[in-house]
Amino acid sequence: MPNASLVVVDVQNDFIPGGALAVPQGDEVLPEINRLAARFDDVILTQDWHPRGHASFASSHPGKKPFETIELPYGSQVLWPDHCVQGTAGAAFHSDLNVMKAHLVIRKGHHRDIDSYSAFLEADRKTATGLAGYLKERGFRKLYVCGLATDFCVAWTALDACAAGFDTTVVEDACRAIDLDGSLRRAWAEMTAAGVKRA
Ligand code: VGL
Ligand code: ZN
Repeated sequence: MPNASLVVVDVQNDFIPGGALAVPQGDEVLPEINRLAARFDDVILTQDWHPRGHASFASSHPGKKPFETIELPYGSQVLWPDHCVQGTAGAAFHSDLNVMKAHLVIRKGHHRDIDSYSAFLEADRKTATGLAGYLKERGFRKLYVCGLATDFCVAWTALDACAAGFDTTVVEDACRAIDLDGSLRRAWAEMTAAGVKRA
């Protein structure tokens, strides 16, 4: 795939069965992604990378439980179990993920008070990660997105990629979803309406 970049979203131990925020069948993406990555010259990995006490953790809000929603200054935020804490085993890439080809690892969610599902723009919708600039400077116009979870980080990354002008395709077989209260159906509806392609 010349001039196309593969963005592999959050294939980290905490999102794999056994992890703190396990995505059902999340381990099934590993062989799919390794096979897919072999066809690309350029692979980018994203890594959810939260400080302890992060605003997206239910444990940071007394009386709140995981999967409840609260209002933060930038809008509503789903609360999660503590996950992908910087430097922990849960935040590491799964050992079966072939990371040899990755030229860039983009870490996100590292500001204590702002979550970031998207690899491009944080949840305040203002703070940029720098990924769009990197891709543009390197001349990539076409992106394929895969990983975990379809309805959160993959969808937000694909929507922002599209909005930034990239020709964007989500590779469905190489993704798995959390599916919280219909979030998967909503995510696909939003992606389709925005012009994200589905492969
Ligand atoms: C994700 C919830 C919280 C994801 C990250 O990678 O989809 N979901 N943090
Ligand atoms: Zn997170």
